[in-house]
Amino acid sequence: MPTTVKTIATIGELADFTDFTNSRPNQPERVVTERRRYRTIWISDIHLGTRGCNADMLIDFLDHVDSETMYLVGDIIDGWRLKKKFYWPAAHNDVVWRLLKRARRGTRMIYIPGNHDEVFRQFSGLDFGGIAIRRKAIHETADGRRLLVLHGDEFDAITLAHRWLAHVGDTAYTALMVLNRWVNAFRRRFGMPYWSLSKHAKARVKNAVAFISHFEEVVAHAAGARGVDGVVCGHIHTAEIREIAGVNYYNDGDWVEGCTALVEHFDGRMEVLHWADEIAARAPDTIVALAA
Ligand SMILES: [Mn+2]
Repeated sequence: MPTTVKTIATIGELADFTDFTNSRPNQPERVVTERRRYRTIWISDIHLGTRGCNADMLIDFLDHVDSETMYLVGDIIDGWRLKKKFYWPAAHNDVVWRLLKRARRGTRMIYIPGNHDEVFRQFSGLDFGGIAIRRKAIHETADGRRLLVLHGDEFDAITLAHRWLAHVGDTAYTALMVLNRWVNAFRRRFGMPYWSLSKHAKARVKNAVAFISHFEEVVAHAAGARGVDGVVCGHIHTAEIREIAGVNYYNDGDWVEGCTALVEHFDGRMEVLHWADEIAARAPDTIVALAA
């Protein structure tokens, strides 16, 4: 089964954002009979510009779902890594194209930069291409709850003692991501579905588990102190829906390992979508068609 070839795109191959109406993505948008609709979608920690980014899976996600509102909860583009080494395959450009296209189609788009794309924080309060850039936001759910939306690195100072995971640039983590890629290239080669190595490793490392629950508690308490009903964040690459001391804690996960999104249904019900599982659950012929 052929896999998507990832090459560095030349300028000529990239979609032209200055002439958006006539520009086309490298991978054409998939025509699905009807996109699954949600009231709200939150995604974060895409890390475009790094090899760890699962852009193909995110493209598949974006082509299958739609929403009235979409929050980009930080670390969308990895400015730290791009500065060290320029890496920008066509698929990464296609993600940006699809996000801009969504704004054009009328989805309310809010971009809250994280620590890896903090360079965009200076534009907080401004709108670019129909995407509002904000430092944080308050989201009101269909069932009337107020949720504070932020990236989550704001709490690094407090959770610093256990920050091995907080910085994606960390050597051990990067090595694990390389291994994750190899394992999945092998699995793809033999028609096996995507499997997150680091997700499984993290769940088994005691310190990682302690770090994650500490982070969740710190964030939930901070949100509770601000008088909101809940909080939506990203940053630690661990999707979760939890109630902590009367506060709803939501984390939308990431598109490096977990490939998850947080969604709000039209009745206010919240859910984490595990996109690798959704792809794996599709009819076999559909999977072949997508990979070809
Ligand atoms: Mn982050």
